[in-house]
Amino acid sequence: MSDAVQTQSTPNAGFTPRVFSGIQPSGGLTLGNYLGAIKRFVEKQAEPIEQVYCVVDMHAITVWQDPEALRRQTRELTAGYLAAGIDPTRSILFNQSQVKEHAELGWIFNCVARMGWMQRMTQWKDKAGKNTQNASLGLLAYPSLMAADILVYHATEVPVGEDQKQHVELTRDIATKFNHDYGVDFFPIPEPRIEGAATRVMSLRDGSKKMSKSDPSDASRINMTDDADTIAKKIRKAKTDPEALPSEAKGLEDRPEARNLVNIYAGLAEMSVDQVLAEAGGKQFSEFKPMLSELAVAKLSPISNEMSRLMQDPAEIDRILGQGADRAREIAAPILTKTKEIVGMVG
Ligand code: AQP
Repeated sequence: MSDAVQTQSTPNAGFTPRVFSGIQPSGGLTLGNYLGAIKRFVEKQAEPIEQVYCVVDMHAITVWQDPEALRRQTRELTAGYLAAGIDPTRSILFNQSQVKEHAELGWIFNCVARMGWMQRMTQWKDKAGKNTQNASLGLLAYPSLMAADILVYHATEVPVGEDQKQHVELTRDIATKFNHDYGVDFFPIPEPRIEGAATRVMSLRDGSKKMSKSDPSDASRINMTDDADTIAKKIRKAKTDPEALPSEAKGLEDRPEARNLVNIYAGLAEMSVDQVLAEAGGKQFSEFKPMLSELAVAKLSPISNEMSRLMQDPAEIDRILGQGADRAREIAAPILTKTKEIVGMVG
């Protein structure tokens, strides 16, 4: 075992390995959520380790959501998890607001985390923009609730896209400070897992911006529910440069839009960027874009068809979420009880 592996694993020796990750139902699922998160959760499911996947509806309301839309998006995201291959009999799948332990631990962590830590978060700065006085208090506190989401399960691994790395690092800081302040070794120090060719899928309209559910421009993203024609049209219109594709990854360094399309191809085809460029190097975008559209439609259509089928039976989706919440609570409740005892709350 290398030194690096030893230093990573030492803090969590004694904790049962467990995976936690979540996705906000703040809009429809995007290709970014799929490649950066869900696809990797499905791959992870093959490993013999307990896995907890969450629809984080309490995070979604940090920005106002229409209640009917929130209900629909919660079910649609659940359908996305299931259609992509999350098996609710193996993994625990539920929506956050059904397990009140998240909110309770979130409050305790609000009292551990420091204002300065929250104000430094890139996502807070991006989402609150210049008008911080008008942003919700929840938007500022959101990373400490995310820490509670992870730590209420004593999760040791958190598979996420690149954009969430900073929040997992903050979770580590909160766990470390809690353990230090109370003189315990109670919370594990979870590891972010950011893996694969497409950990940061960028907007199709601007290679410097992340592909996001809440981007006002629908043309900036591929939604998991887009049909084949829409996917092809969005890829055809995606911003690129006039050069042909290089034959090595180094040639993409100053070409963010070209790099993004190659990364997407690599993520969908489960190839490395070098393998993609070995095949596509020298091709113009007029040739590469149709290849990418064909691949995207082949990979995404079965998922979107299955999502539509599942969405016809919302009661079944609710049943799955309810069962998952019961299983989640079994893990979370004793961890919260012990946390309250450590803090000095009388039970
Ligand atoms: N563009 C992306 N590339 C790779 N991974 C991504 N993720 C999100 N966008 C990309 C990963 O998806 C998981 C769920 O993210 P989230 O929905 O909880 O929040 P987010 O990161 O803020 O995603 P969005 O789509 O940008 O939502 P809005 O617009 O509501 O803020 C995470 O693992 C994330 O890394």
